Amino acid sequence: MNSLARKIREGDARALARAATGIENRDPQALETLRELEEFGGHARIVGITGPPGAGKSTLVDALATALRSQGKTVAILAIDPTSRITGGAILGDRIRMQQHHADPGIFIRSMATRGSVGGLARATADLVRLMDCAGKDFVIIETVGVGQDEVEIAGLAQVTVVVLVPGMGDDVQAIKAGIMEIADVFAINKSDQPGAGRVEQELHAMLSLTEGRHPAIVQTVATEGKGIAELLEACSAGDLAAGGRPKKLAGDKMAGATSDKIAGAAIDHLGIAVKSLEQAVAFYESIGLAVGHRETVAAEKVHVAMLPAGDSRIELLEPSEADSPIGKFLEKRGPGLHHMALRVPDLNAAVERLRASGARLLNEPRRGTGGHLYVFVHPASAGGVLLELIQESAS
Ligand SMILES: Nc1nc2c(ncn2[C@@H]2O[C@H](COP(=O)(O)OP(=O)(O)O)[C@@H](O)[C@H]2O)c(=O)[nH]1
Ligand SMILES: [Mg+2]
Repeated sequence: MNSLARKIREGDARALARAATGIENRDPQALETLRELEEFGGHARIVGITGPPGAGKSTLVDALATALRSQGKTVAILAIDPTSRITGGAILGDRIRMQQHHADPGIFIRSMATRGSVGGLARATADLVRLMDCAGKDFVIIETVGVGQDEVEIAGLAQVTVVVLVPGMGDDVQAIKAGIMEIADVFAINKSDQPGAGRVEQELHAMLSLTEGRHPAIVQTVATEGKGIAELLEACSAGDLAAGGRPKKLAGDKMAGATSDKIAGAAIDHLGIAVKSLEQAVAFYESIGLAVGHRETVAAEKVHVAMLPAGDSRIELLEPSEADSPIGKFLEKRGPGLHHMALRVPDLNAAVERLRASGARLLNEPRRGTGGHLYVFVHPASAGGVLLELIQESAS
């Protein structure tokens, strides 16, 4: 075991913080440390807390951590705010609030905002969760803002997901994104010191009565006063979630699934589909339950792009911004359809070397994309008739 890994196992908080930073930066040495620690994982209870901004998620996490510490349990808190690049400051607020725990080596706290792609954030988060598990933390709590598919993806790392609602949402409970509702194992109706908590609970019951099988727990809380925290913790700790109809997930399984693609070998990063109308295509995929995680226009390629996460990979819809563009020409020649398949590989240069040796037709030298990733295209003639893109996540 390397010395960093050993220190982490000995409970050295600074070593853990250093490894966590390395993992956020995709530092190969930190990823190696994680591999060395692998055998110790699989014991943590991983709880996801999600809900709209201002619902009191951070206050709840803080109260849960305090309760766990009083039971002698160790805790890691990962606060992830994909919206902070828009709203600013939210994370700083959390940091200040969490300072009461800073002297306590039994609590590890890390706040993260998105830098670049949310897909990258989801992967870094998966590895951080795993690091905390392997470091021996009893509980790993992931706080995310529940606004879209990306957060659903991050929440997917958790064994138990708490969706935080507040009174005053009124009829909006019905309107809450279906995807968010479906991931809930527990509903926390926070701010139940304010009028309307009972109504939210009734609406939840009404809504859940229409769905088959699953009956997530519903807990009313007042995070600022510590009310309902013991009940919430009990709901999160329930050893057997099968009572709610949902099979119990194991930390080990989850972790392996979340990171093995990057460590062990290739995985489908995305499928690129050329379409005439992004709006129509997005509407179709939304109708089957996907959601747009990211949109952009790539001027250099003259293309509008919408990315829709699907499991560990994504669907990339491509609409030409001008007829005279690679996608425009593709549409003209072949019509709408699968344009390319992108595989994520652990070592792009090694893959390129092997492809060259086998005589495959590469369409470009490995290049760096806007997200810092390396990519190369392989001609369909070499790849079974499909244009193939190989991608390596940024290593530096
Ligand atoms: N009245 C009341 N206010 C709360 C409660 N929980 C949190 N708050 C307040 O709601 C605001 C937002 O809380 P925060 O934890 O930052 O929400 P987050 O954005 O979901 O993390 C803060 O001012 C909290 O003090 C509660 O149970 N009752
Ligand atoms: Mg917060």
